[in-house]
Amino acid sequence: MDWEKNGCKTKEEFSLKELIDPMEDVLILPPANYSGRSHPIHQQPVNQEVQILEPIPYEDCLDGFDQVELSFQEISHFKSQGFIIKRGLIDNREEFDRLVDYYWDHVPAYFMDRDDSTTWFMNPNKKLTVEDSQTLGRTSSTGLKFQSPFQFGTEPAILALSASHPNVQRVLEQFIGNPVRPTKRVRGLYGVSPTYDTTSTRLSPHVDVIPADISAMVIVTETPPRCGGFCVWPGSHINLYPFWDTRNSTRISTQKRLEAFFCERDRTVRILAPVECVGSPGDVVFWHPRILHSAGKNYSMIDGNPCIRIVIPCDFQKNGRIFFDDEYYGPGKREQWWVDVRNFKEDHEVPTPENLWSGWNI
Ligand SMILES: O=C(O)CCC(=O)C(=O)O
Ligand SMILES: [Fe+2]
Repeated sequence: MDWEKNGCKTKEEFSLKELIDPMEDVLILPPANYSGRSHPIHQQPVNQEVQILEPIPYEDCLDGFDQVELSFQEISHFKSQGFIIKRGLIDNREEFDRLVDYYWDHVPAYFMDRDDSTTWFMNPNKKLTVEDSQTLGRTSSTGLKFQSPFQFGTEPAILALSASHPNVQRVLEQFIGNPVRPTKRVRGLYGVSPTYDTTSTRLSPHVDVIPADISAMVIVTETPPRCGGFCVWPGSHINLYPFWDTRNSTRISTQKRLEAFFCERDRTVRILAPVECVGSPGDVVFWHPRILHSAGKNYSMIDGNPCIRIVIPCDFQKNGRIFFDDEYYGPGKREQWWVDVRNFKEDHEVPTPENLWSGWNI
């Protein structure tokens, strides 16, 4: 379905009042059996007719990219583009190598063999057994993600090498101010397998349903261009921010706002090329939680140097608030338990272009 032909308004045509006035809109009732994937924003992927543009590998051009302190250029890039990359922020190659060994030590032999790259592809029939999926994590069309309630994503050594690392915490402090809520877990170890198919596989641009103030991807494996690097649509955080119920909410509760969100998302994908966050172990991508993003496509096999890409996704927020689990969409013990951040009572402001950075330290 083509939105424009079907009379879908662009964001500019929706007045802000229309978007935020619940009196003029129809409420969407949350589902009774939400499973972390049935949020209204996941029910309509990007229109098949929209051509997704080729990702452009990120090139460092900002002052301070190899420093712990944020430069003015980085702050202004983060505000306008929604992300920055800090190179070598976690300087511990040996531990990253050990982490890659740990990943492979837990891959079941029937699923992939580290020494045989012809076993690394995904296909729709390639699944974990029910038992393994309960203890290890899950598969998607892109790869194997290790995440579990009490192991993958909670290991003290993994937290020390990612979310809780002092340099990561120092960057967070500069962005959102103190106190940063101590991390209990990261989402897990997210793998992207190589693919042979350059035509039918598409990126999957989406926005996460998370109340984070800021998120990060810690790069674990060497990730040159075309090797599955995390992709972002630069600047999309600004346009996609106002559709949510409140600034950090996990809800878009009205039909009009949901439709406007889909329109804006598809318009963004149509006109903007994503940026691919290439990098090395210990580089960290900081990103605004409302940014449109996707796991990258891994063409390393076609290019003759097969690799599995691994990142550690982390979510952060300021502490000292009254936190709660959204009963329908989480994150919480029941829904999206792999996400560390929580909704909070103080989050009652309607998101507008004026309050995008209020409460931030930048
Ligand atoms: O693996 C990636 O690069 C992205 C993962 C992601 O977007 C997600 O899990 O929400
Ligand atoms: Fe995501």
